[in-house]
Amino acid sequence: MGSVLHLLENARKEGRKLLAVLIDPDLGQDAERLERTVQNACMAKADLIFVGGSLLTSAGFDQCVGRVKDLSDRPVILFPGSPAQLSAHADAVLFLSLISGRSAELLIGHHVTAAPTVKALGIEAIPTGYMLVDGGKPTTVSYVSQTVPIPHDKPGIAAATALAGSYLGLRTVYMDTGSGALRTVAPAMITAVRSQVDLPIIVGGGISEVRTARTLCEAGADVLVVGTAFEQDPEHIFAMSEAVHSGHSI
Ligand code: 1GP
Repeated sequence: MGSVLHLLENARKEGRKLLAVLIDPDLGQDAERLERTVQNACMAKADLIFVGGSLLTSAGFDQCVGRVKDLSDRPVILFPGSPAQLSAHADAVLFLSLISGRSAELLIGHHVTAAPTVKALGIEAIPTGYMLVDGGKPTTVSYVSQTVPIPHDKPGIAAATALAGSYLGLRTVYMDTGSGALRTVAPAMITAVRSQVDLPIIVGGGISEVRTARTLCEAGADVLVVGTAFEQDPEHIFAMSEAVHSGHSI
């Protein structure tokens, strides 16, 4: 087993909650801000750094990942919006299958395109069931993927989807309302998924308040992913990291 998946599974077993700082690769255009965000993530002892986005609007993805890796002593994990978002500088890639959607391309097609490159680059692939959940407004990921998110108040659909994903052999579940969503995934939905699968549960989208972070961890999330709130204020990483890590005994 690869070391990043091992880290996720161990943390899950030990009840340690993890914080992932999501870096939009377009941030590579702003060297100073990128540096500050990564440095804060390391100083605040955030556990993971994710790099990726549904839509890149600038070139230089590989350089951005390389810069993040140079600046960071944390594992750097790709959260790719497309097979083009791969880089040898990363430690691992979330090998995402969009199991809430019914697009063959996003369930298996892009994976066929990406797999030989992942192997050639030698990065760890983490089989991840990605579930898009309605977060109160259309997000870039819902628009770009052209898929219908799981309704926010239907925990049973999310639980059945995650269970199917686990039967298919996926090793983590990522529930996301999308970047900048108005609402996070509902705690009741996380709890429903938790009751069905014993996989590490990653939750992202719209998380900005430390109190919300605690609630989502208490509901059963193992990894919280925060992007927009840290883009707006990189200093917020410290308070968020403390909130997530103070949940270890939950
Ligand atoms: C989006 O889960 C991530 O895919 C993070 O969302 O930018 O809203 O924190 P935010």
